[in-house]
Amino acid sequence: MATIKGLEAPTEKLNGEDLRICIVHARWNREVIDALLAGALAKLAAAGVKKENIVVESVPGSFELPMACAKVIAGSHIQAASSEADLLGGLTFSPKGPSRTPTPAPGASGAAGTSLAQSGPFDAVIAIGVLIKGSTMHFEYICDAVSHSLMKLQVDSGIPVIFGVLTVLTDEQALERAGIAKGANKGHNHGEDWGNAAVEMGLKCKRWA
Ligand code: DLZ
Repeated sequence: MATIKGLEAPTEKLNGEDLRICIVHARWNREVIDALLAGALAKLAAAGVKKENIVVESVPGSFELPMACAKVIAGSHIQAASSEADLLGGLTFSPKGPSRTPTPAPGASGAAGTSLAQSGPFDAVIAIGVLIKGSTMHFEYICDAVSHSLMKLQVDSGIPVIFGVLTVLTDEQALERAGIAKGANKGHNHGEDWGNAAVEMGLKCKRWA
């Protein structure tokens, strides 16, 4: 297995307690998505981002990520999730392993029917998707469109958009980068790096404003 490099620790202590963060994730390649989402959420929590200030939204595939991220950046009406299960996109953990609660109704926030008072601009958005190369040019077109659109969105909006899109050649590469590879070496969960990057960029962009 090739070495998987992760993000080094920041040079300063990052306190995310005043940040509002939105995670938008695709649902293609769900096992990998769930691990990446859990990794990002764990690092947001570790940095002090409050549960009520995190919103999780889902879209069908990675191609939908730029539009959805643009909408959540433009909108101030989105309500935050209010339970751990909501934050894990319906995933709950028990000694028997992960299980899933019913998927939220279309249009609902990541919080399935839950509500919370907090609203306002997001300090950072994390776009999570998993693109795995197939036998056609589909992969190349989506990777190119999504990466350019997310970059344009963050530069145009001034809100950091963390590029949480794995663009991999094989299933194994995706599993390694979500820390759930088969075998002794599980790899590294890049979702953790994206959570940390969202906190760092959210704080720095506030400071640079
Ligand atoms: C159609 C498609 C394919 C073949 N592969 C993936 C993938 O590996 N990862 C992903 O996130 N989405 C994939 N999609 C779905 C597209 O992103 C998109 O949802 C549809 O083309 C509808 O616009």
